Amino acid sequence: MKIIYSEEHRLRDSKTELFGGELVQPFERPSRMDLILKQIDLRSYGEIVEPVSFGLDEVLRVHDAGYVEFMAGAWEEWVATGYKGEAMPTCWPARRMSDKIPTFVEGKLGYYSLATETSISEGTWEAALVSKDVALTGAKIVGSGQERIAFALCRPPGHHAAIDMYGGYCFINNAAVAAQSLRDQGAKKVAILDVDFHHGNGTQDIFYARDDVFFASLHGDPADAFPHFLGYADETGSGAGEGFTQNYPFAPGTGFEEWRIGLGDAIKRIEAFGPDALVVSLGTDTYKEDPISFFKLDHEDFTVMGQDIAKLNKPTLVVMEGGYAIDDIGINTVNFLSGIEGS
Ligand code: OKP
Ligand code: ZN
Repeated sequence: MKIIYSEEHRLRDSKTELFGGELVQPFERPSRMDLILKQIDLRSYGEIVEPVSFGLDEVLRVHDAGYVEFMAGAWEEWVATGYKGEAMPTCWPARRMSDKIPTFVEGKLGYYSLATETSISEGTWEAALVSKDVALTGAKIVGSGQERIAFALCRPPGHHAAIDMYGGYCFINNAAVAAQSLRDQGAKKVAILDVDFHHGNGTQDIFYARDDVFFASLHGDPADAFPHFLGYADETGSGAGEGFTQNYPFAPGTGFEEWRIGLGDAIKRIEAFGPDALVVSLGTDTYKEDPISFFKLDHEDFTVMGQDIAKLNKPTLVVMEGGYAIDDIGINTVNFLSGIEGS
C-alpha cells in the first residue's frame, strides 16, 4: 500500500493547548507521526511516497474564501498585536449576537473557530497546507485507478474543520478535500466513513445538504464528548442531503462488540448508497488507553475493523485523523491498514 507522508508536518508544533483549565503540551504533537512510522518500519509495511503540491483551488471547493484568507495570515496578524502567547480566541458569536466579522484579530479568531483548545502557532497554516497535499495526492492515486487503496498519513488532522471554522486540532478538512477531489475526478458518489473517536463535525457540515457525498460517523456521544454541539443521531442531512448523513453516538465505556454493530449498520447503508469511492477518516483514539477518549477498543479490534470495511470493496483512501495513546497509535494504525488491505 502506498503511504503518502511529508516531514513538513513538523511545522505544526504548537506549545499550548487549553486543557482542564491549564495550558499543557498539545496531545496532537509531531511525535505522533514518529510512532506510526516506527511501526510501519518494524513491520516493513507499505511504501512511503512524498506528496505532490496543490494550490488553494481544492481547498476552496469545500472551505469559505474569507476563512482561508484569514487563516493564511492569522499568525502574522496575531504577532502584530504584541500578544506574547500563541493565538487563541477568547470570545465567540454566541446566541443572539451579531454575525458581522470583526476587524481585530482576536474577534476574527472567535468568528472563525469552534473551540479554544487549539492554539495557532508559527507554521501552523503551512503544515495544514502540506497535510491537504498528502490527502490530495492520495485522492489522485486512488481516483486515477493507479491503486485500489492508499493511506494519507495526514498531520495536522482535519475532520473537525468546518466550512469556515477551525478547532479540535484541525484547520483544513483533509478528508473532505479528498472526497471532493474524487468527485471532481469523476466519481459520481463518494462515501465518507469516520471512525475517529470524535464526531467529524467539520465533514458533516461541509456535505450536510448534499446527496452526492454520504457521511457516516461513529463517535463518543456529544452529550459527553467533544465537539459537544454536533453528532447526535437525529442529524440526518438537510434539503437534498436529507438521509445522506448518519451518526452513531456511543456512551462512555463502549467496547468493540457494541461499536461493531454500529459499524455494520454504517457499512450496510454505504453499500445501499452505492459509492464509486470511499474515504475513511481513521482515528485510533477509540483505543482503550487513549488519554482523551472513552471507548475500550484493543489492538486486534483495529484489524477486524479494517477487515469489516474491506468488504465494501471500493476504491478507498484512508486519511489519518486522531489517536493519542502515543505508544500504541502505531500498532493500531498498522493493524487497521493490514486489515483493510487484507495482508
Ligand atoms: C481531535 B481528533 C477533552 C477535550 C478535547 C479536543 C479534542 C480534539 C480531537 N476534555 N478537546 O478528532 O482526534
Ligand atoms: Zn479524535
